[in-house]
Amino acid sequence: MAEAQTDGLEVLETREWVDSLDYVLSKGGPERAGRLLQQLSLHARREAGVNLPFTATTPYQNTIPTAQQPPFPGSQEMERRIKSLVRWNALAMVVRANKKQEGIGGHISTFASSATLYEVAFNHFFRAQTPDGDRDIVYFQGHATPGMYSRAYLEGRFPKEKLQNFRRELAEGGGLSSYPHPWLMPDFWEFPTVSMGLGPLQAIYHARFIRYLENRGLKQAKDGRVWAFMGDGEMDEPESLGSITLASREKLDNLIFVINCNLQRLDGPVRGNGKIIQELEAIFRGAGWNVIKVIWGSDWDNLIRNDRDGLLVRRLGEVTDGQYQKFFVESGAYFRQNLFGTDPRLLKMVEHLSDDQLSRMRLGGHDPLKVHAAYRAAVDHKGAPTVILAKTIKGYGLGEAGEGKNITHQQKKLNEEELRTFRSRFGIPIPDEGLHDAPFYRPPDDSPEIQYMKERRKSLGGFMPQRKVRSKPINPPNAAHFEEFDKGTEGREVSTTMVFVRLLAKLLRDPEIGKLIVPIIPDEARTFGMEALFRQVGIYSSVGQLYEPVDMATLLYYKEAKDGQILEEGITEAGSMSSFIAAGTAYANHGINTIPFFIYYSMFGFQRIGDLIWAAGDMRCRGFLVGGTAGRTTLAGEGLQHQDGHSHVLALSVPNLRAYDPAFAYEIAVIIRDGIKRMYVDQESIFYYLTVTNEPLPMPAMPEGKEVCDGILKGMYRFKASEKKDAKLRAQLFGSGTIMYEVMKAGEILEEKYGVACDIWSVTSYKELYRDGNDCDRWNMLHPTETPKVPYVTHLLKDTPGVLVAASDNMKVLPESISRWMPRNLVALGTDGFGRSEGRAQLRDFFEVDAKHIVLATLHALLREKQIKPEVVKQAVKDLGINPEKANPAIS
Ligand SMILES: Cc1ncc(C[n+]2csc(CCOP(=O)(O)OP(=O)(O)O)c2C)c(N)n1
Ligand SMILES: [Mg+2]
Repeated sequence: MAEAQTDGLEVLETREWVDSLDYVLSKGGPERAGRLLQQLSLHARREAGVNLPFTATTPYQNTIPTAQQPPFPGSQEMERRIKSLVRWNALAMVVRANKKQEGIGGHISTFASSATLYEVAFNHFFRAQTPDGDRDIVYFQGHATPGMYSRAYLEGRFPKEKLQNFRRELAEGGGLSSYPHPWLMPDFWEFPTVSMGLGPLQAIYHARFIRYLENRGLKQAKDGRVWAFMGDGEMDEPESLGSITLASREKLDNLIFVINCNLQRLDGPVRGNGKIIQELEAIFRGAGWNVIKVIWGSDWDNLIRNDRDGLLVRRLGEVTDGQYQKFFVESGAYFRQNLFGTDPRLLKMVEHLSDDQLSRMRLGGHDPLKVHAAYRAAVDHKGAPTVILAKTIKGYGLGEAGEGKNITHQQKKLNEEELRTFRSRFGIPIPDEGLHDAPFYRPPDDSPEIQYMKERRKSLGGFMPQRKVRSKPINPPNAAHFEEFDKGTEGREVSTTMVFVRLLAKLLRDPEIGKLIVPIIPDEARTFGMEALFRQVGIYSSVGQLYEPVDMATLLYYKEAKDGQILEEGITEAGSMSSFIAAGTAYANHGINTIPFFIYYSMFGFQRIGDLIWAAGDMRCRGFLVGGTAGRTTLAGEGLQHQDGHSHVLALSVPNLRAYDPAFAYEIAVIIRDGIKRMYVDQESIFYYLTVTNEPLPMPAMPEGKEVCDGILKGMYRFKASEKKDAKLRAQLFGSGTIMYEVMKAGEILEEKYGVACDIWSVTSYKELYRDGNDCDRWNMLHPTETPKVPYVTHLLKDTPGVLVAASDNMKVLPESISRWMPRNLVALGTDGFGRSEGRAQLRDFFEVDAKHIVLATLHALLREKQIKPEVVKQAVKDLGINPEKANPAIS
């Protein structure tokens, strides 16, 4: 009895306080009320030590109260009809594709849950062009493509045939790619997002790069926004959340994340035993984002308004996501009993609603009014990025065919009954008898729906998505920048990294292209000897430099500036690569020919962020990836987690990437000069990977002959022909990177001690040679009666005598990949195996790529050709000081 009384008193007391607060709210507005609450909390803490429990979350309700919802600017009814048409054709596209070809795949449920999120944005927010000439950038969720294709079809951008060929791009007339791939649909898609996590990460760096362009005066219009749509399951990818503090630190209010919280991923619930919306709210709030939760639809407005004691919202906050999923697939009676049945007061709140009404209570993410309000608030928000957490149902509208069920992600077939239900639910005018093969449906051009859609897009600057190259080609850069390197260093020892940095510094000073260069470094500038650039061009900082740098008095002080040119990303290769992509695709996205140079530890490139490099290829990204401190034996001391001898093997996999392992200064100059020309003058969709090393070596002058330049680019040229024209024993030695110097040394030993005349070849790119050889083979196979094409390697080695020996600081498989186009067997030396913490000489001995092992390999090859005797080789093993019983580096 006493308990009940206290309870009753408390209720009364609470009500009084709430009434008072309501009064303050009505008189002074939310800001005044907020201040008052803060004062109260301060007071309670000071006077009585009341410690309010820390909470990173807000109650489980919409962030924007109904009273603050702006009026909907369009025709809700018309937009509902349009959305239904988009839904239908998206579904039909997937169902038809799977009828035609079992197992071709496709996703219905992702878009079914996010249709409202997209439609409101398409009709009111996504601006293909802003009034000041800027544009919005949109990262569409990869699995939602059917919705985008369906809309484009209704807009009249695709004929029906294209939709028929969804996921059948090789069909006659072409088709539509499964997911967003600019490589496959270069006029449509801009961002490949389907490798989950890469979209959110890139969106953040893109939004920041836009600010960089603006702060550096390269981009005038400033009104564009970056929108990124993603799944709630996708947020488990470390890339999704890994850089969110960059966005808040940089105050990127041009960035909006929309997370479709359908509570499910592929196998089942995202957080069956928890609440993904609350979890994400805490994370984003903690990171300083503006968080807008869109949980309940308008159907819930009255219930929540009348929930004066917060009983309902508390109950809504208790239920787990797994349980919500069950509520959504169950009947209204079940919903009533299990959600509201825990308290008679809750049951009373819904007694005026029938079971049927209860089961149809819409969620926030399916309600255009709520979604519109959230978008409006997001675009108006200043000083921080916004994330919208929208609660939806996966497979919304599919009913028995999958709505809210665990299997729904994979659902791609509907039987006739299910099609009929869907058709009726969304009012698509297709008669029962026509439903069998899920026909597409598009009202005539002059129908109100099509007119409305088109008018909306027109007022927002045009159709989206749409990819366009917005820049003009640049003029070729001044030849003098590059030609300096032709003469070599006249005996002075420099590393190829130093050569590269010197060239970069010159390019940065160029009056035409200098400003377009974007050096990107993940905290390794000093390792690469690039600190001189700090002072020369400054490090980008959106706020300038708010402190006096500790090394201010030195010449090369750490200079941060608002118009700084270097992107010092900190220790994030993934973030740096995202900046690289933003800069390397600005020629299309923003009409600005920025030329990124991303310089990093080569070990932490392909194997760490290979997926982003692959995405860059898909996006037709331009620029130079520069793998520093490369070479398994050239990077001394660092051991097996640093020493890279396989990035060039991984680079083989990216089709439009040109990969080079240069040995000499002039090779670097020739490659970069040609790269800028091909990418920015000729506008080719390629990008570059260059390894540079930190071993100081004397750089030779470029040999005479037109074929040298050509060879450098094609992957190989003869650096030096032997002067011993009459020698009987002969060898062709191939070297790359720093190991080229071991090859040259081996050549001298072989000539002097063993009477073997050696021609020395520089192989700058096994990848290019491999590509060319395959290309020729393929052509020859397809054209058996025509004069066969001759692979470049075959052509070069046509009349060369002797054994063939290649050595590089990479795995043996690289030279071996081209051996079949050589006139005789190739012996390949390389650095297969785990590295060691050791000095260069020891490492090269260990991996058997030093001069003595090259000599031995050459002699052994001559033995195999029966040109010398085994005893000669045995003696050589001894003379060279090689231990024949040493461990095999490949497996030790
Ligand atoms: C990196 C990566 N891993 C796995 C997948 C395979 N996959 C595709 S969709 C999906 C579930 C997506 O769930 P969610 O992000 O919640 O999106 P929803 O479809 O629910 O909107 C998975 C695991 C992928 N596309 N990318
Ligand atoms: Mg999901």
